[in-house]
Amino acid sequence: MKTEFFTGINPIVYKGVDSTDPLSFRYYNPDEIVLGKRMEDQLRFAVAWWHSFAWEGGDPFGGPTFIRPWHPQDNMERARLKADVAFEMFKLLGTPFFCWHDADLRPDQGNFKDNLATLEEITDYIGSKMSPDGPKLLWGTANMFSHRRWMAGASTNPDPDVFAFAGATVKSCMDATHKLGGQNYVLWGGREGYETLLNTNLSKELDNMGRFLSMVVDYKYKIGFKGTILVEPKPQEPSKHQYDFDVATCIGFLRKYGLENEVKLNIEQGHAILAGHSFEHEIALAVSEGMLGSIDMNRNDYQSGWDTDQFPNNVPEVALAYYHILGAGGFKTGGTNFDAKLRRQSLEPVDLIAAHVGAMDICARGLKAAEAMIEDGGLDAKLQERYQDWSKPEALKILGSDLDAITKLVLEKNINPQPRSGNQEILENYVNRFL
Ligand code: XUL
Ligand code: CO
Repeated sequence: MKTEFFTGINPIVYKGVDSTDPLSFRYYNPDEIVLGKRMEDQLRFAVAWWHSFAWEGGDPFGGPTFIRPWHPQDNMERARLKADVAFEMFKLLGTPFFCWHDADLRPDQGNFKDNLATLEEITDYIGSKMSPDGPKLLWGTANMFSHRRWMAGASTNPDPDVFAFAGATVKSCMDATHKLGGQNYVLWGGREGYETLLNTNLSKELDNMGRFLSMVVDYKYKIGFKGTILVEPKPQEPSKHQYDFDVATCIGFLRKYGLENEVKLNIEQGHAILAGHSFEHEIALAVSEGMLGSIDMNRNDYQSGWDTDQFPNNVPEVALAYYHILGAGGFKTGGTNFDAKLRRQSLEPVDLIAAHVGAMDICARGLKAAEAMIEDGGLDAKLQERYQDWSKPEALKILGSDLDAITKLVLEKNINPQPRSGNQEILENYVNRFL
């Protein structure tokens, strides 16, 4: 059904870098070829249902500020209206993908049976709005953190009934994702962690979480879902400590439970910062371990220390993120999901459009800078030069020997290494040339 929500806003088009039209793209040019692929196919933008349509503008100190025609989200008629508006926004922006939690799509009726029926109903409705050349589902996921039943965890809950409820919930969301041709399935464990160690059995909770993820992987094969299962690292918030702390922790967890070849990572900018890392670090580490799946693009407020989920606005950070993604050959099933929300004073429909326009442009700028750096090859050349000695026979001999033999070698050859410059500032200046 056609809605009135975006009345007066025209489809956003690429007008080039000199454009002063705030509702135009200055950098995002979907058909432009970037490293052999259309820009749209490199970036694979997705809109997040939860921030753009379900979130009502509350914060820890205040309630809703957005009063949308589909609020309060307590019946199916409004759920359909929300979906209609969503598809109108995808069309205006030309975003090729979207993502959802079950709870973003349908009202919560407080029990599994009714929630299952309405999830099936609304995802059928969404399916009827999709077409082969229209927006696709990048990933679906289950919201197992908002309702009070999840307060002590989903798969890590001390109550086996909650584990079972979580299993049934994830099955329903995987089924819906599969039905809509989703390209990935995400698990983010906002409550998979603890508030206090005084009441927490760490090994039990971690084992149950590993068992749960194995069941998810088994179910993927059972239904023939071809997408990628992704876990999303975050160190805390809402839990004091979350088990999927960061990329390194997730990789260790997956290896412990034998899931490292089955599950990849969905890496979020703001979560990286919360973990005391940079986005670049988390992506580069995942790439180096062959674990990069997809990204949640946003930014935090660096002063507040919260996961503020703002739209990206920092070209240097974004450029280095895409430098590593492109260096790994680009996204396979993953993409760039805007896990980002408006500030709660940005009330107008045009704010929602402008936020995405700016974010898409920032990403396009970053992507083009990354392409230019890769084509120029300066960073790669420096890397090759810095590690070149490791391909020499003497170095391979060192790696293949033991500490006794190495000591003998150092003594015999009087090895006395001379430090070499890392040239960091030269490299930083080099990167700045492309930004
Ligand atoms: C929360 C967050 C989630 C996940 C999906 O910080 O990032 O929106 O991306 O559950
Ligand atoms: Co996220």
